[in-house]
Amino acid sequence: MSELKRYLKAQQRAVDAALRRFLPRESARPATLHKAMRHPIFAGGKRLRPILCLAAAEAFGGSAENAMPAACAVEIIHTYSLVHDDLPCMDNDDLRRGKPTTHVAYGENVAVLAGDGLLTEAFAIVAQTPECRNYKTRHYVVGLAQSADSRRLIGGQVLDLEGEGKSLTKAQLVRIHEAKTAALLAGSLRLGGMSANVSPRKLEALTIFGRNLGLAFQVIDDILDVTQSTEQLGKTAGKDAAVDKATFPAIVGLEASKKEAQRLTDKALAALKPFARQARRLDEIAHYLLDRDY
Ligand code: GRG
Repeated sequence: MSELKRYLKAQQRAVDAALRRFLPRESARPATLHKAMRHPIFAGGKRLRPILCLAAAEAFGGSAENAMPAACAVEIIHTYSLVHDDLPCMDNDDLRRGKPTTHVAYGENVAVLAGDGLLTEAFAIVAQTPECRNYKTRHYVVGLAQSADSRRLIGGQVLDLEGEGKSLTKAQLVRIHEAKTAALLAGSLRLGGMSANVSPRKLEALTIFGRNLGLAFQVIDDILDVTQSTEQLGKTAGKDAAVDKATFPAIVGLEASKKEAQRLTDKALAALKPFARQARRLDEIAHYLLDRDY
């Protein structure tokens, strides 16, 4: 196993242990709800967003310990969005992270409420990030909200729903991806950087890195939906074409999509160039994501 893979595994384990501590126990009343909240969180998942948050903190002299509440909060927001995205009234999917989706396991009503519970917990958890000279609790809370609000994650989902069955331009698709995917990735990096008390210049570099990495990540997600199996992905493959969703491969073709992912990754890396030595780990993660197959 490569050094990077060992690092990613160790970070995943650390995030999982922290999530276990931060989230209400399964036995907390009402137990059904708390089981349903833990079900999608511990079904698996690459933990990409928390890993980026921790790596951003460590790159700029911060600690994983201080960044961990923010890291867990972004993973919890991401997971709530998956729970709601899989509902029958949205994408209607029965498999996520290789396990039955939350509404399949617990019923639709409890799945909606489990998503609500996760969303609410995320804000209580991010507020536990230690304050530093430049960033106070309100900055972390607003930072999280601004990654997932009605202009970003939720608005992107609405644009996505409205785009089904329509032929979108590349620019319209990029706008959806920016809101639905890239904003939370950029927010994860920003929160990690903030926990390390970074300067405005470094925060801006992390934001540009995150936005372009997020766009590249979504283009690759679209490619994998076409090229990989359900088993490999742990979620239903070929779903985008089945619901006639605008995707990069559908608009520009598979080969041009691969080139676009490379171009966006290069653009992301260029933002970190002035901090290349410190940001070596972020650079490695960006290359790893470009080559991923699930
Ligand atoms: C319902 C408010 C609301 C938003 C839904 C996240 C989302 C928006 C929809 C899920 C479908 C999708 C393709 C989202 C784009 C982001 C993305 C690629 C999610 C999958 O992220 P991974 O690959 O998943 O990091 P794991 O399971 O590894 O965490």
